[in-house]
Amino acid sequence: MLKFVLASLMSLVFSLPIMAVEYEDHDGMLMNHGDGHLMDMGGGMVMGQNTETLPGGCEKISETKEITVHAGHKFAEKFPGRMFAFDTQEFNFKPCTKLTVHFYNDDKVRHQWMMHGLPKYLYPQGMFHLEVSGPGKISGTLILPPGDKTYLVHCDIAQHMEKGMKAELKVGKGDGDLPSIPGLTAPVVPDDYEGTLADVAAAKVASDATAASVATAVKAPPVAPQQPDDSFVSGVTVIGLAIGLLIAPFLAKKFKGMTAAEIVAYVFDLLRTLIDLGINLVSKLIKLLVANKNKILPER
Ligand SMILES: [Cu+2]
Repeated sequence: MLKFVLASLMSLVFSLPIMAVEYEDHDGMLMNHGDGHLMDMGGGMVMGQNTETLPGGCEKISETKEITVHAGHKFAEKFPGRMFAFDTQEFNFKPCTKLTVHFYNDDKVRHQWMMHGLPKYLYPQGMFHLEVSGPGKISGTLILPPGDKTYLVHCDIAQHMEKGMKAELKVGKGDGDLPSIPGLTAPVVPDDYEGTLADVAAAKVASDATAASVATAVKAPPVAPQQPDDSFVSGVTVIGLAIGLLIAPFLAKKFKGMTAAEIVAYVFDLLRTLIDLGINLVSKLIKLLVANKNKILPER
């Protein structure tokens, strides 16, 4: 009996289809959240899906187009210094084109095909956005606005655009070019490859020398031993550290989602509260002392 179970289990395992599919198809199992927002559990997402609403100024759909775009590290190999790229850097369509994008992610990290600057009454935050985490494919459709305009298309994952995953999409004639499109337009701040290794070494020696002379200048005045002071400082430091460690998790929770300005305001508020508490405590102590003194004095 046991042998039979084992044998059937083995045959089941070996009869499973071999997972040779490179891309996971995310189109079939998308859940519609309304507002053109579709997503699945596998990390596939479409935002700004619009298959039928005409943008203002479009009398009808001028053309229906389908494109396939790949995203991946390998497409950046031909662009020196870049790490990620789309396989296409430039797109051009007639105004009011109904455009379906089949987006393939060839990498094992998350990539997006995110288009910006669309009319916000039609596209949430003015965006049309396809996203796949890991090797996979997703498709989405939008209707392009009228007029000549150049739209930014990029991957918004941290540093992916800076590392090359950037393209431009011109509707009509477009309205100029965007900078730093790999292989297409010049960067705003070009990398400087003018210096030689010897220059770099010389610069380092110079800066080390400056640092050393500054250090000597700072050390120059003889300092009298300050043993008590030092121990006092280190004692305060230890207490500060302990308090910091104790309240850090609480503060981390508190600061989550706050801007730098809000955090600074909060810290100042906290400090003021602590100082108020301290002043209160000291004044109470003084009152207590004075009261005691007054009590004692008449008896004298
Ligand atoms: Cu990416």
